[in-house]
Amino acid sequence: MARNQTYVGARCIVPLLKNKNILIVGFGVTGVATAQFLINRGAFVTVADRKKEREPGSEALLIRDPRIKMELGAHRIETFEKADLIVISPGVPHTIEPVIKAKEQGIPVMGEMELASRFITEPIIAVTGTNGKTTTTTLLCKMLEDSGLKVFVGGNIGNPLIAYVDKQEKAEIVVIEVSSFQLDTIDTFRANVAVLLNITEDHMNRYPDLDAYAKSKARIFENQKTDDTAVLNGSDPVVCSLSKDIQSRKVFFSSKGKKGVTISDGSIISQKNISRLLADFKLPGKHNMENAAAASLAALAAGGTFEGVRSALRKFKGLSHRLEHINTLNGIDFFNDSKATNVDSVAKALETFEKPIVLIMGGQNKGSKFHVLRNLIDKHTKALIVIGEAKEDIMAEMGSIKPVEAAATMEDAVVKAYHAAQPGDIVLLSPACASFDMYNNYAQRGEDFCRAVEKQKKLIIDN
Ligand code: UMA
Repeated sequence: MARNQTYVGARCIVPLLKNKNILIVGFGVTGVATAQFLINRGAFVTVADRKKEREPGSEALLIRDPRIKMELGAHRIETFEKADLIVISPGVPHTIEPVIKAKEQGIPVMGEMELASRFITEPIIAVTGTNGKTTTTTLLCKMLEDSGLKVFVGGNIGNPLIAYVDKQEKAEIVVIEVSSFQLDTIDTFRANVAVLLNITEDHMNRYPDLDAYAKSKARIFENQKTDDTAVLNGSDPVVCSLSKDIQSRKVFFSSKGKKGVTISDGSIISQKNISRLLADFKLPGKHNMENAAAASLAALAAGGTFEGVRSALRKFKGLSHRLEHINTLNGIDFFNDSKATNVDSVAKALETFEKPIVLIMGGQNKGSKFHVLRNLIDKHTKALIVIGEAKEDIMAEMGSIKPVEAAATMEDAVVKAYHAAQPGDIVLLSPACASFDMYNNYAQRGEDFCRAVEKQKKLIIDN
């Protein structure tokens, strides 16, 4: 049988998997879920991970099924070249040498999201953008649920799309948060409604430049048909420049003018009604208003009701680690914005507040240009506390405009920030960096911040 023999399934081309030698690259959450899916279809699975240690969650699967082979440590080109199909996890660049070599041999390579989408017949609503993806995806899901629809939510938000395929209980709509990494490895993936929130510089350690990153994001529209919908941020110049090639119905929202959010096309909802809906949304910041507008348009395009959208907008309190108010100590408000892992999200956080800010920044540098924050830091902050690997870079960039102090740990950073602030000020953790130099993820970093604030509170009470 030919290596990539296929048949036409309900949605599109479904690869034959039974008795095939399939290589999964990366054994994180995605690798584990993909291995489970492939085993259920009778494939022989090899999982390659450049790490030497196994993920704790993978043990149960490995013990249960002897058809899974592990190859830990460096990637071996021979293993890649022997596979009938290679499925790569989002964190694995599609440009690594063994993947390129395998493609040259004619071996099909796809990402987990591409594979999963070929087995899904329900409508797919996909959300991408540099910032606001998780908030918009969550809000959109709640809007559809409040409209009485059964929804699966997954993707970059945390649970891989492939986990949905074998679920007993089927949803009426599949809502996914999609990253550029996932879009790098699509081929036939089609979103019935696709949302592009914004594009600013991020992941510059994976892409050669902003243009390459933006093109990857725009692939969310690649396979849309004329009866699909594209929801686009009309206030974002990069999004606007990419929109020319989109084939589907385009609906723009814009927060540029003084009238709040405006929309370009009344076929989903009238301007008057979108304004009525957004009046019920209480999260701070223009960026949150854009997220709410995008979610509302996508929900309505996907069959949500006006009442369902309105109910979700009214109830939504925001997500953890995103401009989350933690506590007030002696008149100083502490905000956890640990999810701000790029300069643009820090810019949005700074613009949200009018009070003086003591900003805790730093972590693992993703190739960010911190200098773009200079004007906003000058305008909104009174001092900076820097942490992690990027602290010297930030200090070099901001030391001439504001007092900058380095901290060894998060606890040290919170103590220093507290002492640099006065009643009426804000202490904001908004790192502009990844967390991996000090933590497993941004959530762990945010929790450490909250713990340190709690400790500072006890110290104040005890004294
Ligand atoms: N690895 C290799 N070879 C490589 C690179 C990595 O073997 O060349 C291995 C690593 O050693 C590791 C494994 O790959 O063991 C990790 O794979 P992964 O990074 O794809 O991680 P998963 O646990 O599968 O999580 C992925 C997404 N991670 C990334 O995109 C980096 C998760 O997004 C997503 O929630 C999950 O799939 C489910 O879909 C996280 C993320 O940080 C939240 N996303 C980025 C972002 O939001 O900015 C894009």
